[in-house]
Amino acid sequence: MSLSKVAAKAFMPSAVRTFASSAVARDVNITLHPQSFEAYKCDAPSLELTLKKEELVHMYNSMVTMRRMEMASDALYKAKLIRGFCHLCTGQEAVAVGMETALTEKDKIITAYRCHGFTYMRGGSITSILAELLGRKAGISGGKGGSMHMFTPNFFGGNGIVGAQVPLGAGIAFAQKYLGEKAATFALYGDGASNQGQVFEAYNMAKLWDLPCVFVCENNRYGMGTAANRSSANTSYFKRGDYIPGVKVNGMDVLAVHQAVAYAKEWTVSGKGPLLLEMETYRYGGHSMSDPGTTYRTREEIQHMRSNNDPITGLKQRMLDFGVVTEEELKAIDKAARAEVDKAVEESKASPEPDVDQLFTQIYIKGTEVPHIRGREPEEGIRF
Ligand SMILES: Cc1ncc(C[n+]2csc(CCOP(=O)(O)OP(=O)(O)O)c2C)c(N)n1
Ligand SMILES: [Mg+2]
Repeated sequence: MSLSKVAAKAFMPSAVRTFASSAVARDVNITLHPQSFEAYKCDAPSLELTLKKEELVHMYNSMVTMRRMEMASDALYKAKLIRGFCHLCTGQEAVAVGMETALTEKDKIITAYRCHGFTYMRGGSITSILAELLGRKAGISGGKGGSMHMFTPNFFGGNGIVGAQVPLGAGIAFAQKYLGEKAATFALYGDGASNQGQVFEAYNMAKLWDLPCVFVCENNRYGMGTAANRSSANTSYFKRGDYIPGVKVNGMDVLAVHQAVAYAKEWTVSGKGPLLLEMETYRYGGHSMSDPGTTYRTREEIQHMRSNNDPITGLKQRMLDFGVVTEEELKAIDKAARAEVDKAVEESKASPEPDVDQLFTQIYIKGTEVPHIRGREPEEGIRF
């Protein structure tokens, strides 16, 4: 099967996913915590927003499902069924979910290797994501294996050279502007990647051309085993665009992320140029499966984040406080998410390995180049 067909099969618009709750839509007026945002050279997003009960249930369901999916990946890796690199996003669910719920399919997202959650939110099925990790035929990118290759028609994940996806994101935003689309590109990178020179080159061009590019730094406080303050001379990542305004966001609160991303999209699509968002978040696990994640930070720190800042527990409490769901409804969502992921684990394990001819698809073969490329030789250059 060709790569595009595999991707189309694995792609399921998130809008058609059903919610476990059956109750009717009702508007919920929300006031965010006063410290949700800190702004640089722009106004902070409003602390007031209105969401429907269905939207809140969808956010909760998505975060719970995502966490279950990552727990399943963890178990499959430990069972030696997933091999190679595997980077989980457990703890960071609010970023992918808050972003997706504020965007449309016309908007684009590009990120590095910590990409399973974004793939799911952009419409990748759980089976296709797990099958990809297992290197099976049903995998979203054709079962090439490992967490490095994951994309949907509007999402480009799996970039392994940290920061390299940022100029690519600026390029996608350039295309959107060139084509006159009213949409934005969200280029994600980590606190570690933020120090790459190409990030600043992308900032510069995005500002010069006022591209609809939102640079999103997922500050999970570590790049591999290095704490942010040991790698970055300035850890106020939202200010590092200098001439590009920025907002620091509580990335553990899915509602704050949603609000900030809606604000950023409006900002940049209305022609004000790029914007920087810093999502303050935390990864519960190690950098990858080979890192226990406890040699460069204390167990108490991880436990503290889990107990006091968990994005799922936080939203659950707010939904109960709003009176839009009961404990029983939430338990039913948890149960259904577990069953959905368990089923996907079995489906992905049952998928066969890709056909051997996949080894040779989309591989460069000498002699298939375009016949003529202008400007290869000095004498072919443009003369003035
Ligand atoms: C150019 C380059 N340098 C170094 C590496 C090795 N490396 C892989 S991940 C990583 C840390 C990145 O940290 P961060 O950007 O904070 O992302 P996180 O893993 O926290 O999501 C490094 C240094 C790489 N992949 N590419
Ligand atoms: Mg990091």
